[in-house]
Amino acid sequence: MKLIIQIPCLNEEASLPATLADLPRWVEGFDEVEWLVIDDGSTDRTAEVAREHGVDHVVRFTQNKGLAVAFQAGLDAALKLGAHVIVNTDADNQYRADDIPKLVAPILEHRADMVIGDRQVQDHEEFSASKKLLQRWGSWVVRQASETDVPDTTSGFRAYSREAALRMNVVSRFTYTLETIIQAGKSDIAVTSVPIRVNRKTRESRLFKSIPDYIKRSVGTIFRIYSMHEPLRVFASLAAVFGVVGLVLFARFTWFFATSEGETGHVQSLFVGGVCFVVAVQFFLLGIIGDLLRANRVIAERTLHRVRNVELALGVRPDSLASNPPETREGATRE
Ligand SMILES: Nc1nc2c(ncn2[C@@H]2O[C@H](COP(=O)(O)OP(=O)(O)O)[C@@H](O)[C@H]2O)c(=O)[nH]1
Ligand SMILES: [Mg+2]
Repeated sequence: MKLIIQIPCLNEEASLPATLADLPRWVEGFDEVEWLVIDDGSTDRTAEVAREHGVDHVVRFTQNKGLAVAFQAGLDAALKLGAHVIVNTDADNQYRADDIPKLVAPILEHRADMVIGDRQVQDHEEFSASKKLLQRWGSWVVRQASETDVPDTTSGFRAYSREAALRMNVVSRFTYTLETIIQAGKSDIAVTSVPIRVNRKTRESRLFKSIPDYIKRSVGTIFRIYSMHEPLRVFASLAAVFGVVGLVLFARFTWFFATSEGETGHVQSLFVGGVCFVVAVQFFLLGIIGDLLRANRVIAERTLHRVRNVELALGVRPDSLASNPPETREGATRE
């Protein structure tokens, strides 16, 4: 059994040494533990620092492609390197590496295919009141959208089984955290959470510039991913809202028309009601088109799952990967 610990990085030469110093070389239940860094077009010495500190494999992009793309490339490389379980952690040493055994336990016990480390944000003084509120509200929305019960949906400390990794298809560029949970919920991948601890914050988040930016990007991602998986439900609901408003306005016009003498007016109700009906029909049609596209996605996902299995059987090498030969890895500084 092989465990690969992956770290997506963008300009992390400063924090990477401390993060790597804490990573385990041996984890109960595995014969091998390897480290993988995905260097997403860093302009500093991230890749060199990673190698100097004993990282076994580096996937390096020459151009910044975003965390979600790097995450997916990491899963792909880890699978091709023979991983049975993949753990993702952050380069800023936010998560405690000694919780990795807890994180992989549900997978080793065949209870889950995806395990999310729960930071128990509500009990931490590290997070501000507004962040806590946002985290609670945002996680609730993602739970509804994904039909899972993940308490900490934005946590980057996760474990994926080989099967879950083979099935993940991240399409957003910005964040994989929400999308993979919604996808897991919709594709019947067993998701569970375990409580984990966090280290003191060493720096501000690089992913989010401000809270409004965070809300805007997260709401956009959740809506897009959810409607990708449930287009008919999303657009039929919108159609229903406009349909009901149209109906009420029609009823209002008809009521005045039937009960008043002479010129009754209220043509505005008739007009706006008619527009609402047209909008409702259009939303419904979008739902039907979306549903047809969803069927294609399901087929594409099945095909991709098979292609990945074929690639693994053929021993295809990962893209943009440089591995340290085992001799040099042994010589590198590692605790
Ligand atoms: N590949 C890649 N990783 C990124 C990018 N931006 C941030 N990261 C990594 O994502 C992880 C989390 O970033 P961080 O700034 O700690 O955000 P936080 O999770 O909000 O605290 C770190 O390992 C970063 O190096 C990016 O554009 N591409
Ligand atoms: Mg961080």
